[in-house]
Amino acid sequence: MDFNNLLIETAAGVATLTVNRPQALNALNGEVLTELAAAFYQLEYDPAVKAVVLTGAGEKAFVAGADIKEMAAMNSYEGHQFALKGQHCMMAMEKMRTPVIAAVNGFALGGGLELALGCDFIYASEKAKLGFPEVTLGIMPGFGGTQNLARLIGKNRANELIFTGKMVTADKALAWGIVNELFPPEELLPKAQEAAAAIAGVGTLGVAYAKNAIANGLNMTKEDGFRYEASLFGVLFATADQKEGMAAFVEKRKAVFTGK
Ligand code: CO8
Repeated sequence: MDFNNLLIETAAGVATLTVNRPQALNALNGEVLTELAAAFYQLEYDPAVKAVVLTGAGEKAFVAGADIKEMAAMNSYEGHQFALKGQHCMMAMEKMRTPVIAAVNGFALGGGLELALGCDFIYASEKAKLGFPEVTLGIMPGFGGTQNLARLIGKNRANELIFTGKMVTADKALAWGIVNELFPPEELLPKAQEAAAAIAGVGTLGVAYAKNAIANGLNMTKEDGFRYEASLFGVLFATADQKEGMAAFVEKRKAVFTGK
C-alpha cells in the first residue's frame, strides 16, 4: 500500500516505519493516523516482518504532537472522535504480535509521546525532548497518555509531567524509566534496528505470547496473570519453534525458527 505520510522499509525481518511529515515536525493529523492504523495492520499480517522500529523523519522531531492546526477548529464531538482514532493506533500496537520499538530521534510531544508510549519500548537520542504540552493548549492528553504514562512511571511523576506541560530532557526521561536507553543521534536508528533484529532472530511465537502475557497480565490480578502465563507457556509446547529451539540447543547448532 502507498502512503502519503509514511515510509516503510523492510530488511531481514525488521520493518522500519517512519512518520514522514518533517515540514510539520511529523505532527499527527487525521490522515497520518489513518495511515498508521493501516500500516500496523499491513505489518502485522506480513510474514516477513518480525519486529518494527517506529521513528520520525528529519533530525528535529520524532513526532511533535497531534496536528494543532487541524485540532484548532474541532468541536467536542470531533475532538472525541479524534482521540478515539489516536487511541485505536495505540491499542493496535499493543495487540500486535510483532514488537514495535520507538526510536525517538527528537521532539516527542503530546500525541508524539503517546505514540512512543504505545510502542513496546523506547530508545531515544541523547538530544530528544519529551513532554505533554497539552495543558498549555487548554486540552489534555487524549491518545492514551494519561493511562500509559501513569502505568509506566507511576502516578506522581505522570501527574507532574502532564499537569505542568513542561518538556524533560532525554536524561530525565531515562532516569524516570520512560526510555530504556539513550544513544548519540547517529547511533539511535542502527541500535533500534539491531534490537529489532535480535527479536527477529528468536522464536516469533515465544515473543508474541510473551508480549500478550505482559500486556494482558498488567490488567489482571497477579494470580490470574500467573494462570494466563502458564496457559500460553503450555501452548508453546505444541509448536514447531519449541521443538526446533530445544533440538538446536541439544545438537549445539543455531535454531532455524519458522514461527509455526
Ligand atoms: N501541529 C501542527 N504543526 C506543528 C506542530 C503540531 N503539533 N508542531 C510543529 N508544527 C509545525 C509548525 O507550525 C511549523 O510549521 P510552519 O513552518 O508552517 O509554521 C513547523 O512545524 C516547524 O515548527 P516550529 O517552527 O515551531 O519549530 P521550532 O523548532 O521553533 O519549535 C517545537 C519546535 C518546540 C516542537 C514547536 O514546534 C512546538 O511547540 N510544537 C507544538 C508542540 C505541541 O504542543 N504538541 C502537542 C500538541 S497537542 C497533542 O498532541 C494532543 C494529543 C491528544 C489529542 C487528543 C484528541 C483531541
